[in-house]
Amino acid sequence: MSEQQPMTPELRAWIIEQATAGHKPEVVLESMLASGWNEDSAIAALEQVLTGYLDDRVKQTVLPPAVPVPEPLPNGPRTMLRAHDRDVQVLMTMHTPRVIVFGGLLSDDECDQMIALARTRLARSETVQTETGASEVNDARTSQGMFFERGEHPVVARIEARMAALMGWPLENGEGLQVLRYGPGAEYKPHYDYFDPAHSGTPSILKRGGQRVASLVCYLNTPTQGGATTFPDVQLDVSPVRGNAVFFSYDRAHPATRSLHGGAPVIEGEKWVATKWVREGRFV
Ligand code: PD2
Ligand code: ZN
Repeated sequence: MSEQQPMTPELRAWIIEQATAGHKPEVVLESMLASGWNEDSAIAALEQVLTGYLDDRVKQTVLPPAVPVPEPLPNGPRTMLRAHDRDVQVLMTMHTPRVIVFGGLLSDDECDQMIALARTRLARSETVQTETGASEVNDARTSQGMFFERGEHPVVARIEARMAALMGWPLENGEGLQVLRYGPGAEYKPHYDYFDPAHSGTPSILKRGGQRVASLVCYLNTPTQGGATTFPDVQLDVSPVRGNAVFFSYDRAHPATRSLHGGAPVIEGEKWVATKWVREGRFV
C-alpha cells in the first residue's frame, strides 16, 4: 500500500474484517505500517472507518425512546366501552403488538354513508414517499383511496368524536379519515404506519404533529372472502366485518413494536375501510 492510498471500499471492508476478527487497532495499524502506510494517514483511516462502523452498529441496536400512545383500555380488560355516543364491544386484545379489535364501532347506516360519500372521490391509492415527502402511486397498495378533511361532514365529525373518545386521545391529533376500496385481488402489503426515521423526507412530515402513534382501521363492509388485516410478526389475522375496527399502537418508530401489518388480498367481493391515524401532537 502506498502512503497516498485513498480510502476504498476494499480497504474499509479489510479494516472492519480485522476489527471484527478481534484484532486490536494497534495490531491492524502495525500491518498497515508494514505494508507501507505512513503512520498519520493509517491512524486517520482507522479512526474514520472504525468510528463510522461503531456509529452504525449503535444505530442498529439502540432503540429510540418510547413515547406516550393512546390506550383505549387504561383500566385493564373489559367487554364493553362507552365511546362518546355509542357502546362498543371489545372482541379481542393483545399486548405486543398492542392490538384491540372492537365490535360495533360504526352503525350500518354510518358505514353506508361513508362509502357513499367516498365513492365519488376515489383515486388510485397513494402513499407518502418518505424520500421526497411527495405522494405517489405505490404498487404495494392496489386499492383506491381518498381523504376526508377532519370534520368535513356531520357523519365524519360524529365518527371522529367517537374515535377520539374511544382512544382517549385528542381529536386534534388525528389526521383526516382515509377511505380505501379494495376490489378483487387488491391488497396492502405489510408495512409500518409510522414514518421511517431513516428516510430523508420524514423530518418535514413530522412537522405536522410529530410521529404517528396509533391506527384505527374500521371496516365499512364485509368482503365475501379475503381481506383480513394481518400482523405477520405474531401470525394474527383480523376478519373484516362491517362496523368493526382494529386498533393498534406503536410507541416508537421501530420494528420492535411488532406493528408490521398488511391488508390480505380480497378474494371475492370488495372491501372498504376507513382509517384514522393519530399523531403524538396536534395535526395541522
Ligand atoms: O385495509 C386494511 O386492512 C389495512 C391494512 C394495512 C389498512 C391499513 N394498513 C392502513 O390503513 O394503514
Ligand atoms: Zn397500515
